[in-house]
Amino acid sequence: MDRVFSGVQPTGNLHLGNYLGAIRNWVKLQNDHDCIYCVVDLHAITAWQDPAELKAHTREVTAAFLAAGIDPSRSIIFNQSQVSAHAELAWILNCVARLGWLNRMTQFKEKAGKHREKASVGLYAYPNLMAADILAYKATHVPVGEDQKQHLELTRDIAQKFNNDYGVELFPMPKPLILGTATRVMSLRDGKKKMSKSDPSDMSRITMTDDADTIQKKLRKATSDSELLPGQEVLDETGDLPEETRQSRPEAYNLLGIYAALADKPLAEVLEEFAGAQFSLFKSALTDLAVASLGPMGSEMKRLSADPASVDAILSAGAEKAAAIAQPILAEAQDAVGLLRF
Ligand code: AQP
Repeated sequence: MDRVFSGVQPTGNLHLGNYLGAIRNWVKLQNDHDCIYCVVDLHAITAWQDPAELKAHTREVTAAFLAAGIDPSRSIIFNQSQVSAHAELAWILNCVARLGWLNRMTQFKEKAGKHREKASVGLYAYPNLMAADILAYKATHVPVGEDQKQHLELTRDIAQKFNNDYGVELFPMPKPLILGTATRVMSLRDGKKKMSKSDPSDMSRITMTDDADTIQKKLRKATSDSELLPGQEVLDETGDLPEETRQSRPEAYNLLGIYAALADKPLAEVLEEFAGAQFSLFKSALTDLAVASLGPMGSEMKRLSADPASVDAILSAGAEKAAAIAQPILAEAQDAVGLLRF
């Protein structure tokens, strides 16, 4: 069976983008894939994290996986730092990846910004650790958002170079899985910016634990425009929304896209339903839908947060299962490189 690996950083403020763009799709993959879902705490510390909050956020992401329907009896759920093969393989891959390759990574440029010299070495080498995460399980498929596509291409380059350099066929070339309609949920305040955990404004995102009143307030205040909502005429002949059209009303199309994703309907159907409607009417329908979809999940996350021992037990059992797969693959890599093992 195809093996899927993916992860979420425990950096707090888990939001609707993380849910619609990632976690929700992972639930469906469990039906026909061997799935490994990781809380990537080693990635999180590439930027400063408060230690107590990091622990809480690790449990929060785990609770979100469980509340969304990832089943620990079918999929492996664990936190990255508990399987040492990730860090060990990452070091080997640090010695395979080329500086020039990492210099091209746009996410580092965006995250380090003007303070490049002050960024951690970990932030720079982040894509090599991501390659280790995937290759330590010989994962064949990686569900990624648009933003992670470049890192996955780098993983393929590293896998290929490792295989060539050492004359082995150890690592398969992992393929991206870009799933669902909400591959890029945008900020509620600025339709040109991705909804993100690190946005300083909490009004920019709906978090997975927001209650009904908060969801209503955030959607009511979400940036919109004064025009009526468009209908299906904005779609091209293949039923897609042309990028130019999206950019002409980014906030409107973002909210329509969120509605379509939450309702699990094609955008065309949503456009037909709300063609010519006032924004206020649409926002109220979107609020009802968001509360109905996120409410039960948020409650379950809160219930799990009150029981950290049960969350820890799931992570610990998952780490054991993950290590059982990753250790022999790490050993193969060490052998190929010529590291003496006892
Ligand atoms: N806005 C988004 N729309 C769709 N998918 C998204 N993802 C993140 N933001 C959106 C997807 O969520 C998964 C987990 O992301 P992550 O925690 O590893 O890091 P990220 O991509 O850096 O997420 P954030 O929320 O934007 O965090 P910050 O602000 O810390 O950078 C990934 O599959 C991602 O594609």
